[in-house]
Amino acid sequence: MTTTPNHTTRTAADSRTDHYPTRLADRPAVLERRDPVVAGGPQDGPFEGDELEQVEQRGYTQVPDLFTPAEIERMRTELDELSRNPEVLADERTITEAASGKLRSVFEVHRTNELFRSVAHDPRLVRRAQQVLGGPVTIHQSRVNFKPGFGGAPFSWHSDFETWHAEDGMPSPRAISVSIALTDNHPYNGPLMIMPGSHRRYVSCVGETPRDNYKSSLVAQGAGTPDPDVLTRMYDEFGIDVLTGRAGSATWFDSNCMHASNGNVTPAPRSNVFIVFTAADNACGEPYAAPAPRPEFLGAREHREVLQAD
Ligand SMILES: O=C(O)CCC(=O)C(=O)O
Repeated sequence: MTTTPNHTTRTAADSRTDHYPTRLADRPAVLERRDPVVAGGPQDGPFEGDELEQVEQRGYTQVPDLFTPAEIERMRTELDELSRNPEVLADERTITEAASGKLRSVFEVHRTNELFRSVAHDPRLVRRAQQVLGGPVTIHQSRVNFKPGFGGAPFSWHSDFETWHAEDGMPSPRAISVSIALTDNHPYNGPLMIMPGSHRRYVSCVGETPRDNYKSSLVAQGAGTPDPDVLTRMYDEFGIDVLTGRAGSATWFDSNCMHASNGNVTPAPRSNVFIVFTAADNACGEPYAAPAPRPEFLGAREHREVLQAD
């Protein structure tokens, strides 16, 4: 089902060779990934060999109880305050659900909030990110996704890298996200779902990116949504893993994993904080398939501090 591109696409914006063309053709295509998934080994950091092997093969690994109950309680208290702060609610980095007006996401928490800044710089995270990416890392994005009980909305299937490439100008998928569970993620309250192995394929999507696409896509994705036939074939090939875990556990997943999550109709809220690490030399340039780069809070280009693990 995959093809290797027999041509390279050059964008008008710059002359870089685009190994991951998307939103340019009128048909979807599935391309082979060109870049490594795991660049380091067990000797390079806290991940054990079998955890790195899971990231390589399945695109993700989970570390139960990476943060203590006391640490999680502090984060939840902070989140509670953020979610009631009128300035935060009025900020463009705060996204609310179209139908219910409920809080969906708050972006760039690693720059706006001291506690989440320290979480993003925590050596338990930075060392693992450096280990997978094989060297110095920076933060591309951070966000808290709320999924309140009785109405938290779904996230449709997508690869984060496809968006970061098309709209932020990230050259390669050498980036990894960590999702820290701030509440228990049950099978029934809308946990992350991943097609294991999908990170080795790149789904080139159809449809030009509209100007300011992010304003609607953060609530419900349009451009960058894979074709249902492609998703069905990937499902047949890879299946779906449901990533549950206790509050405090961390799910690490490659930037090109095909992932989604269901809505939450249960009384049990689900909130996770995501930090996206990218290889320091994978700096974003002009977007590959969008009229203009997205704002800094969605894809860092100015604030690209190389992180120290200690
Ligand atoms: O929070 C979730 O369940 C899904 C997150 C996601 O896919 C995203 O924020 O891109």
